[in-house]
Amino acid sequence: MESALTARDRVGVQDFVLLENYNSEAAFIENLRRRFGENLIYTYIGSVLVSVNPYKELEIYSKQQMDRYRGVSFYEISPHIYAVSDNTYRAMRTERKDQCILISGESGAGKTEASKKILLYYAVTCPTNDHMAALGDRLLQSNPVLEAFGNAKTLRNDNSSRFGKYMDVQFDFRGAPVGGHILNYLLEKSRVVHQNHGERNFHIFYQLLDGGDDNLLNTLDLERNPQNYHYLVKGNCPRLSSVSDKNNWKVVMKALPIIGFTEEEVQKLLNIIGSVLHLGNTQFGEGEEGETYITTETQINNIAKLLGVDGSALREALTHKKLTAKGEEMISPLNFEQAVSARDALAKAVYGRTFTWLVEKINQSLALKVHIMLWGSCSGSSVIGLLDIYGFEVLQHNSFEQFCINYCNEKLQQLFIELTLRSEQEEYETEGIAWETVQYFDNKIICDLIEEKHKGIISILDEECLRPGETCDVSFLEKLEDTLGGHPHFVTHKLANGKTRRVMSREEFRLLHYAGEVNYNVNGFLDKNNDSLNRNLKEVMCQSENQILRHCFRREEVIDQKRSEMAATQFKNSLMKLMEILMSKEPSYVRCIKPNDAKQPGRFDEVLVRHQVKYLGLMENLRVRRAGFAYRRRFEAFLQRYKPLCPETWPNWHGRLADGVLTLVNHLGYKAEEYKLGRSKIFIRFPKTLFTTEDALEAKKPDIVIMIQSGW
Ligand code: AD9
Ligand code: MG
Repeated sequence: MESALTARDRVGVQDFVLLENYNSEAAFIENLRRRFGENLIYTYIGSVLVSVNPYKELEIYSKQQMDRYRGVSFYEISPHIYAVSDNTYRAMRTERKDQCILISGESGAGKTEASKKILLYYAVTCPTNDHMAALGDRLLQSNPVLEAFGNAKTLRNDNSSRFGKYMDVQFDFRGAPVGGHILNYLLEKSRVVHQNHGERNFHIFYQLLDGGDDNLLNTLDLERNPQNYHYLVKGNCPRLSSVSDKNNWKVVMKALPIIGFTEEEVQKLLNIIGSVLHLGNTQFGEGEEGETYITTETQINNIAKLLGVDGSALREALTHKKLTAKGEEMISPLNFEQAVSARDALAKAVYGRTFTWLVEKINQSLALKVHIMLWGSCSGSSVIGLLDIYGFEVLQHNSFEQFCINYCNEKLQQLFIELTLRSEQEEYETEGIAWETVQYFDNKIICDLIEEKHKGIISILDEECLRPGETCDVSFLEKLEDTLGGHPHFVTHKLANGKTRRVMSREEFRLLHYAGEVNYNVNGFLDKNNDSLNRNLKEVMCQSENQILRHCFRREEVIDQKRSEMAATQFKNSLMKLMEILMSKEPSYVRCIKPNDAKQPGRFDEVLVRHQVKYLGLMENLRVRRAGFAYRRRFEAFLQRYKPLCPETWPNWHGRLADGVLTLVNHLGYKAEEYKLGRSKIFIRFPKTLFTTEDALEAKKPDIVIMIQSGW
């Protein structure tokens, strides 16, 4: 039989808090590597689950596995996403407190897969409410639909989510799922009109062309070959070996009616998707006097037909702009570049708003209302929120999108520190143990640098977008330098002594994030933040006969000339709301790691993993968790496991639990500095103490069997 010690050498420890040298990054990574080599992709840091993407199907997600984890305490069984799902669910039921599971990690690390496994766990294991039997179905079916419209192939992930997602699952007083609600964040709209080499547009376009029947394609005036559409050829990657667009099309078309989309709505939705492809093929020419005209009449007619708008108004709006100066309306022609960008802006707006409509529609289908009607109220219901949001991103070229994504990660880190420290502190307090101060880096300074009113980067960006006169990305950078130069987390090419930092371009600023340095190129920042559509295009769209578009483009928007919030500010405000939601809940964490860039099973690239351990703040996490005590367990669990090691506690201890534990540890020879007894838990300072006890238990196992057999 393999001894406990050699097993630990081979498969590592299942909880990082048991690492001897918890300050060593190398030991941390070695533990991950060993476990990954044994297909043990899950490891805990206390109650945080670290997951390494196996890039292969493991036999660990069956119904039997789900049953193994039901009702079982966290530490009694190997780490698993089901253990997190189950413990969260039980905490919600027993403590009557809303919960949330925050999933983070870089692109391709397995966040979306993790969130789907959690949902599936609830759909399969929770009791069902007779009146809401189909809800689990609808919850699950919303995934392929959202993925078709919001996911795309990127270099890092063949099914990359290009939006952030927070989903609430609501449970009734019996613990049956009865409702759901999704909040979506910052869809990467620029992908609709442009993709980098080797990447694709959103899946739905290819699914439609590959899977739609001839009749449907005829109605939409589309050809089957994606190469014929400008918006689909930029990345030169029409097909994917890992994904069947045709099959996924079938899945999506089956899911839509289950979620509650009518046939008419589906048709209107596909009309919009088709019209975006026609928009991409709309070309412009330049007349002798510099005027711009449309050279592809058929496309315009197709778009007008599909979107239910007036063709000549659309033509006019794509080539002219309406301005109001001194109360008078003026029409001015667009030059070639302006017309191209108006066309692309329309495609992005139509797609982006349709996506938002889609989420709203799914929310209506998942809403609690049926339940409230039947039961009168939803009192006693509780919520588990799932956050599947983009992780910290550092690309070769970082733009506005990375800036927003990394800002979001700063906020989540701040929340994590606050909540972890708070819960540690609370646990010490309830257990009556003196609090020991923890050293950690507070990233508030970086959050302020980005979001502070008037002085923060977002405010400066907004101001520059609104400032009349000539503003451009470079003038924005100059403004940043003027206001923020000298800030310890902000760097540009300018040095304090007036000299130039050669390694940085004049178009970049660098932020020293908690997770590392990132250079952002300011090109496109103003445009992306402005995210505006010419007024006459809005006018055309809000007169559309397509009910989805009429919902997306409201008349008030045209009449009310007040500027709506800019993109970064909108994002900032939605993040603030998200933080409030999360703060009101009890959090659990899943930290996902991508083992290699080749998307291959069995490969563990240490350099890549080290980066992520750093970006995810895992060492800091471990430090906070290990600051006082490596291990803590409820008295009854501790006694139950180790009672065979002491004649006075075996086979049963009949006195107070705390006395039993004390008797046991005295017998084991624990020294005073090695442990503390709280009100309901024992806290053990060093892993070594626990290991010695574990080894003693292992060595005693044959005796225990004999003791039990002889009825001792
Ligand atoms: V992104 O930020 O949306 O680009 P995610 O969501 O972190 O990213 P995703 O969950 O989509 O990554 O996982 C990427 C791919 O890894 C999946 O398509 C699977 O092929 C693979 N994967 C991830 N987790 C698992 C798993 N537990 N078992 C098997 C997995 N394969
Ligand atoms: Mg994802």
